Amino acid sequence: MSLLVAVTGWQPDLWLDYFERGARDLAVVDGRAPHDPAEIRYAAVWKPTPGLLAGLTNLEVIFNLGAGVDALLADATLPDVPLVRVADPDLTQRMTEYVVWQVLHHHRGGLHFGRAQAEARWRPLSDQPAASDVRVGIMGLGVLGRDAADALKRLGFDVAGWSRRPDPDAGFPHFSGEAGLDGFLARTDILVALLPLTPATRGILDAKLFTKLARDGRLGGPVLINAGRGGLQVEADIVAALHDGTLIGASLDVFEVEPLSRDSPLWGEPNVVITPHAAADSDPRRLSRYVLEQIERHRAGLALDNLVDRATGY
Ligand code: NDP
Ligand code: OXD
Repeated sequence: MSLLVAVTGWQPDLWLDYFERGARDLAVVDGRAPHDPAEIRYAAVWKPTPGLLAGLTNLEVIFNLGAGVDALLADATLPDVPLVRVADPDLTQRMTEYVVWQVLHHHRGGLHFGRAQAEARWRPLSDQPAASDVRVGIMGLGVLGRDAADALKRLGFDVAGWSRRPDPDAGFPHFSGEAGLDGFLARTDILVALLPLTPATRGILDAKLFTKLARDGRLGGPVLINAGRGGLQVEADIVAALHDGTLIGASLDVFEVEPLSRDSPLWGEPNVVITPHAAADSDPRRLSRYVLEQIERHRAGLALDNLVDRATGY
C-alpha cells in the first residue's frame, strides 16, 4: 500500500522528505519516478501533471496540499474518488495575517506614507478615520474568510460578509447569493476576496462589480484585496478602475496568470501592492502530518475531514 506524492511549483523533495519521515508502514512514492499504479492507494498532490492520477486503479483518496482545488478539478481525467483539501490552523493564521496587514495598510495610509518617505516629505494624512468608520466586506466566509473577519472585528472594523448560503448566526451583517451581492457591495469600503475559483466565481471581480462598491466611505474610495484566486479578477478592469477612481487602491496576491508577467501594467500601478501568491503558504511539516493522520483514520474506517464537493467546486 503506497502514498504517491506529486508536488509542482513548491519544493517536491522537501515534501517527500516530510512524508517519508512520518509515513510508518506506508510506502511513499515520488510521483516523478516510475511506479506501479496498482500499488497506489492514496495521493497527496499540488498541481500534479494532468493525467498523472488517471491510471491509479486502486486509488482511494486524493489529498490536495492547498486549500483551493481549482487546478486539480480542471483535470478532466481526475479519478472519481473522495477529494480532501487543506483546512489547517497554520494556513488560516497565515491568511489572516495577510488580510489584516493589507487592510491596515490601506486604512492607515500606507501607500500615502510610502510615497511621502520616497520624496523625503513630512506629510500627515488630512483625515485618519477610526477602524469603526471603515466597512470591510469579505467575499467568501469559509475557513479563511471567517477567521479574517473575526480578527478584523477585534480590531474594530465594521465587518460584513458575503457567501453562497445564508448564515443567520454569522455575528456580523451577512449577505448571500446573487440577491445579496449588491447590498453587500453598497456597504463595502475595503473588499476582501477569499472565494474559491469555480465556474460561478470566475471573473466576478470586474468593472461592473467595482462600480457597486460604496462611494461614500471615509477612505475616499473603495479598495480591493484579492487573496482568493487570480481567476476571480479581470485585471484590465482593475487597472481601468484605478485610473478612473472607481478603485483607489488594491492589494493583489493572486493573478490571472502566475507568475505575473513582467509586462503586466499592474507592476507600474502606484496604488497597488503586489505579492507573489504568498498570502498563506502550505507548510510541508504540518500538512504532511495532516494528510498522514487522515490516512490513518481512513484505514481505521473513520470519516475524512474537509471533503470537497465536486458539484460546487470547493
Ligand atoms: P472554503 O471552502 O472554506 O470557503 C469558501 C467560501 O466561499 C464559503 O463561504 C462559500 O460559501 C463561498 N463561496 C463559494 N462559492 C461561492 C459563490 N458562488 N458565491 C458566494 N460565495 C461563494 O475555502 P477557504 O476559506 O479554505 O479558502 C478560500 C480560497 O482561498 C481557496 O479556495 C483558495 O483559492 C484561496 N487560498 C489562497 C491562498 C493564497 O496563498 N493566496 C492560500 C489558501 C487559499 P458557503 O459558506 O455558503 O459555502
Ligand atoms: C492554496 C494556495 O490554495 O496556496 O492553499 O493557494
